[in-house]
Parts: sequence; C-alpha cells; structure tokens
Amino acid sequence: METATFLRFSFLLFIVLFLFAQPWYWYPLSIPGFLGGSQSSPWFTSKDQLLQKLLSILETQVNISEEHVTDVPHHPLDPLTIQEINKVRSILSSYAPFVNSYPTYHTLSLDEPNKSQVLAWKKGDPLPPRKAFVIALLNDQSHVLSVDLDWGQVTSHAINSGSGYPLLTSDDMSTAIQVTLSNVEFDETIRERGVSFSDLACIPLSTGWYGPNEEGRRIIKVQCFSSEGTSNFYMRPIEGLTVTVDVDKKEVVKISNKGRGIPVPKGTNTDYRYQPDGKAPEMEPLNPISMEQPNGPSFKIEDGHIVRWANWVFHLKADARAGLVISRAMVRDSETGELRSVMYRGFPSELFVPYMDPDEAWYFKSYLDAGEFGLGLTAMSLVPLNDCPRHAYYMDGIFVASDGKPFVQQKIICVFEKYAGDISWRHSEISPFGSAAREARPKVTLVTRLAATVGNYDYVFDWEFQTDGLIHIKVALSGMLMVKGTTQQNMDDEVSNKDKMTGPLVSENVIGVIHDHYITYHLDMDIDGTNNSFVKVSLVKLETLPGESPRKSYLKAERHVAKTEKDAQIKLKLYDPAEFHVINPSRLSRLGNPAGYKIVPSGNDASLLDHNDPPQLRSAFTNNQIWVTPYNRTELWAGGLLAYQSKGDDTLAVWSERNRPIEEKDITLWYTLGIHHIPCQEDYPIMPTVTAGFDLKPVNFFERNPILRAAPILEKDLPVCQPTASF
Ligand SMILES: *[C@@H]1O[C@H](CO)[C@@H](O)[C@H](O)[C@H]1NC(C)=O
Ligand SMILES: *[C@@H]1O[C@H](CO)[C@@H](O)[C@H](O)[C@H]1NC(C)=O
Ligand SMILES: *[C@@H]1O[C@H](CO)[C@@H](O)[C@H](O)[C@H]1NC(C)=O
Ligand SMILES: *[C@@H]1O[C@H](CO)[C@@H](O)[C@H](O)[C@H]1NC(C)=O
Ligand SMILES: [Cu+2]
Repeated sequence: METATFLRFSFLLFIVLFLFAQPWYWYPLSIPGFLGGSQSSPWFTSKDQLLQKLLSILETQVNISEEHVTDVPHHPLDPLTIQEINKVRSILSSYAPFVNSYPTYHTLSLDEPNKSQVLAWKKGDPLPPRKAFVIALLNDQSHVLSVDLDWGQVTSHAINSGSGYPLLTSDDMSTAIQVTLSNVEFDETIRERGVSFSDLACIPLSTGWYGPNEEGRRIIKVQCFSSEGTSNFYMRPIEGLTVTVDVDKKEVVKISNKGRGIPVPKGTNTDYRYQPDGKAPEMEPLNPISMEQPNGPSFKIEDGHIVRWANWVFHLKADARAGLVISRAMVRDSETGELRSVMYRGFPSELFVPYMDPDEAWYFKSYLDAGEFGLGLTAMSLVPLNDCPRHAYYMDGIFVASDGKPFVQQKIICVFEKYAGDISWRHSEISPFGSAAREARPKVTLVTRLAATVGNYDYVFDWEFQTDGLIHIKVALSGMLMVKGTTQQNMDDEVSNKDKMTGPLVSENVIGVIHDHYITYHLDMDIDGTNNSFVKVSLVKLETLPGESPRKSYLKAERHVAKTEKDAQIKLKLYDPAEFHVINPSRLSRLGNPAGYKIVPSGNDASLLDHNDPPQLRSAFTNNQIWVTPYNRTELWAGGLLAYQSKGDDTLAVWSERNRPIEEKDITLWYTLGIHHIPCQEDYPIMPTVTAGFDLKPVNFFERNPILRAAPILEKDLPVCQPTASF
C-alpha cells in the first residue's frame, strides 16, 4: 500500500538522521538491552550483529499520521502534495531514459511557476500548471528535469555539466555508515582504540572539494565516536580516524588512522538530557513563565500556508534544501489599507562552515549545509513550550526519499506571536501647561521558526515580523561543538605539539576547533512591484571652511544608485558607513521620497581564508556581505545548484561577475551574516545559543510611523490567566 511504503521511508530517514545526528541512546527505547547490557549481550557481541540489527530496523514500519494523504494545493507556491509526488514518480517510472536503469532522486519539489504567473494569480483563479523540479542521479550524471503534472510529461531534461553533485540522500548516508562498519580494517582500528562496537557511533561527513584525487566520484567521509556512558558522543571522538567511502561503488577508498596516541576523551558530565533527580545548577529556581494570550493568538493560517497577522500577509512553506521559505510578503499601508508588496521570496540559500585545522582528519571540514545536507531535511520536530511557546501553530514538511516516495517531517515549522517585554515606541513629558503625557506601546511580533540539526550543530532560523513594517531575520546557534581529541589535559601540560593546537582546550583531552559560520540569504525584494533599484547611501565627512562654523566637520548622506551588479558587490567597513536601500523609483511618498526598505546589517564577520583556498573558492559567495543580482528564476542557490563536491563554478560570485544591469529592474538582494567562533568552556558539552541577525526596515515606505495610532494595553485587557492546554 502506498501509505505504508511512504511511512516506511519516513522511518528510514529517521533512522539515518538518528545515525547522523542522534546518539545511540535511542535504541534502548525499542530494543531492551541494546545499549544497557554488557559486551556479552547477544545484540552486540559482533559488529555483524550490530549491522544486522540496523538493517532489520530499517525494515520495520512505523505509524505516522496519514493526515497529508488527501492534501490539495491551494496556492501556486504550495509545495507538492503527497499525491502529486506520487504522480511525478509514476510519470518518471515510465519515462524512457529511466525505464531500464532506475535513478535516485535527490530533489523532487515544486517547480515554481514563473513570477508573472504567481503575481497575476488571485484566490479563486485556477492554479497555474503544477510542475515538479527533479534532480536525479543516474550513472554518476545529474539529470535536471521539469515534470508537468497536468500533461503527465517531462517538459525539460538536461544533464548538468557543472562540477558538483546534488545533496546527499538518507540512503547515501546510511550506505557510507554500512560500508564503513562492514570493513575489516576499520574493525581492527576500532579494536585497537579500545572502543566496543556497542558504543560506536559514526557520522557521515561531506568531503568538500580538494583537487583531482577525489574528483569524479561521490565521496563521504565517516568519523566515529564512543557513546560509552553518554548520549553526547560528539564529545568522545576517536581522533584521527577517517574512513573515505565511495558512495556509489559502496567501497572504502581509504582509511586514515593517525590518532593512535590520542585517548578517547572521557566524556564525563556531557549528557544533556534532563535528569529529574540530577543535580540542578547553583541558582535560585525560576517560577514557571509564559506569555498571556487570554483571547488566543491573533494570527490566522489560511489554506495551510497563508499567514495573516496584524498588517502582514505572507506564504510560508517548508523546503527540503532551504528549510523555511517566506514568499509574497505584503504589508498593509497604515493610511490607505492597500496591501503592498515587500518581498517576493526570502530564504537561507547556503550555510558555509569552514573549520580552521589543516590536519588530515580536519582539513576537509568546510560544509555547505544547505546544498549538501538540506536545512529542511535535517529539521526535526520542534518541542512545544520549549522550542516554541504555547498557542504556536505547527507546520509539517513533505519531502521525498531517494526512491521518489514522499514522507512527512512533522512539526518542523512553528508560527507564534511573541511579546518579550520590549517597547515599540514611547515618550513621556511633563507639560508646562499641566497635561502630562506618558505614552508607551508594547512590541508584539510574529515569529516563524525552523530548527535544523545538521549533525552536531543546531541552527534556529527565525523570521520575525513587526507591526511597524520591520522584518528581523535571525539565526540562533546551539548544539554541539565539533571537537578534536588531544593528549593535552590542562593548559599547563607540556605537550610537544601544543603550538599546533587549533582551538582552546574546552575539557580534558578536548579541543574546540576554531571555525566560522556564514549564512547567505536570498532576498528577492519587490518593493511595491518589481521596478526596483539598489541605492547605497554613504555617510561622508565634510569639513567646514575657516570661519564658517565653530564646527570643523560633519556628516552628509550621499546617494548612489547601483547601475550594474559590480556596483552592488559590497564589503562592509566600519569607517566607511552606508545604508543599503532597495527602492521603487516610481513609487514616491507625498514628499517625493521613493518607497524603500533598507537592509540593516549586523552579525557580519567576514571570511579571512585565502580566496584560492578550495573551501573559499566554493564559497566565494561569502567574499562580499551584500550582492544584488537581476531576477533569474534559476539563480537560487548561492553555492550552486549542485553544491556537493563542487569546485565553485556555479556560485553567486560567478553570476555576479557578468555585471548585468540592475537599475529599475526586478532585483534580488543577497546578504551574508558571519560568525567567527572561538570555542570556550561554556560551549561544552552543549552550547548556550549564540544569535546573529539583520533587519529589513522600511525607509520612506510609509508616510509616517505606521503604528502611531496603535492602542496601548490596559489592565482590563489582561485578566490573570488560568493555565490552558497547549497543542
Ligand atoms: C496506527 O494508526 C492507526 C490510525 O491511523 C491507529 O488506529 C492505530 O492504533 C495506530 N497503531 C499504533 C501501534 O500506534
Ligand atoms: C517562464 O519564463 C521562461 C523564461 O522567462 C519562459 O521561457 C517560459 O516559457 C515561461 N513559462 C511560462 C509557462 O510562461
Ligand atoms: C521604473 O520606474 C522608472 C521611474 O518611475 C520609470 O521611468 C520606468 O519606466 C519604470 N520601469 C518599468 C519597467 O516600469
Ligand atoms: C539565468 O541564470 C542561469 C544560471 O546562472 C544562466 O545560465 C542564464 O543565462 C541566466 N538567464 C538570464 C536571462 O540571465
Ligand atoms: Cu560555531
């Protein structure tokens, strides 16, 4: 039965994610004694039995809600439904080139209609033709197809000639682990390190691109840890052991084992799961706290994907690669009530994480998490009341396994209203005429959130909408450091290779390797339509003439409209400040200012790697913090359509070099936020969140403060609440 098989695949994905991101502790929940017993337990006397157990679990079925089976699309941008995905698979199974040799599916998602069709569509109109965008791998070639669901036909088919491969499937990852676990030499190395197979946890790592040796085949590097005594196996690396696997040939290419003298760190006190009877931190306990919403939340979700709240309307969906996509964001004009366009589409396009260690077991760690693993595929269910507050609405993601079958990732997005005690505007005054003013308004916002767990790291992606028109885009980083084993226990220890430490000691025998995080956002701005320009408003210092003023210098704003892409390749500089506006030159305020939104950067560390260093070549899209390109429906992924092992021949940096005109055009803004991360002891064993973000803020878009007449909150509006159930 169709449903049963897709359930099986969702389970398969879960298992692999668990291999990939979750500790082995999950096993005892379903297999008593699997982890709890001793070496002599029948489950894990040998590695073969471990493997067999794994495989039999992959065959098991789980019971997952069937609620999406009857979904139908309501909006041109709605993701493919389960029925549509099944139809695409059936069309492709009788498509001549794939009939005799079955490809694996790495992407199967909505091929969005042309922008003009989406903009012209109104509720009630028939949907534009539904199409699927497919990337399938067959005999080492990436086939890029468009499938028309109404015609039941493939309407375009090209073999991509770029350097990279599509993102990994869960099958690729489990293959890499299985090939590793079945290797005899690997067996030896694990025994030699004194780790028992029952405690072994291995993760599949993307390999980057480092020259001809690894070209022409798909490679995954596997590294392993000991989970003995902790669910947090990431803190117990088997250092210096890397198994390079050819995923398609299903064979080990190389085993590098250079960490023999390095002990597996002990990992005491590294478990992060709550122990109700465990020792609490030395602090006064907090009383339970929540936000009051006596009348419930103020947002509505229409037809599954349209979010309406206060003066905002937008389309929200999960995407296997981007995670969370906001489309057609529109804000209501506070004076006229007109719904005005702000952004056609916004999403994190790539996430680059280079580690700063040239060692054999570390040099390749330079991940492109969106294009290699997928920010949606790695997102797991949010935890009610902790990940998202009470009254949050949860949205599922419907993705596709490598055999083309759909599966559901439940509750990976949440939508909620937030009041964090902040103020949206205020003033108080003692009037000389007796009537005092004391006015303040609370800041209530609407948040949409997705948390990707890409292996060890967690990235919480937020889009926060304000009633004053501002959109705050934020990422919170948490999860585990990727740590390196060392013989060193203390900073005082005499260690011969101390100078080669590539990060601080964060625990005994554990180095937190220095690394960066760069998140590049695709922001297709449409300010009151598509006729937009990018304006750099520079602050320049002017000097007064002798005798002109007691002042010697002052600042003035100078506007420069970017003509072509190179005018908009921007490196931020503290002593050369500027604002960056996207404006509509044909939409003027009553005072003659063009309607605009500015991007307000922050969280902007820049990459210092050599531009010819392979990871930086592939991630040249981080060489500037801001880029602007003319709209092009295929230029979505800053690191290229096929990012896995790519050489950087299809990145934003390459497109932008064409230097196309961008003035009075439909333009896309790209912003990269960056974080240098020098780990510290507090990051161990799990990191308190570190946040970085930026704003999209109206400039002369509204005629005046759009929330001037917003009402204050009074005591009677907030009766003391009784607890209500969360859902
Ligand atoms: C599986 O789901 C069905 C309904 O969809 C339910 O009746 C049944 O009890 C569930 N089985 C288990 C084991 O949860
Ligand atoms: C969409 O746009 C592309 C290029 O602009 C064009 O080739 C194609 O025919 C359009 N498709 C439809 C359905 O209008
Ligand atoms: C864009 O706006 C400018 C300024 O109003 C106008 O001259 C130009 O014709 C517009 N372009 C388009 C394509 O509408
Ligand atoms: C759109 O982008 C693709 C990929 O960069 C490029 O090949 C194509 O020429 C672009 N189309 C236009 C109209 O610029
Ligand atoms: Cu970090």
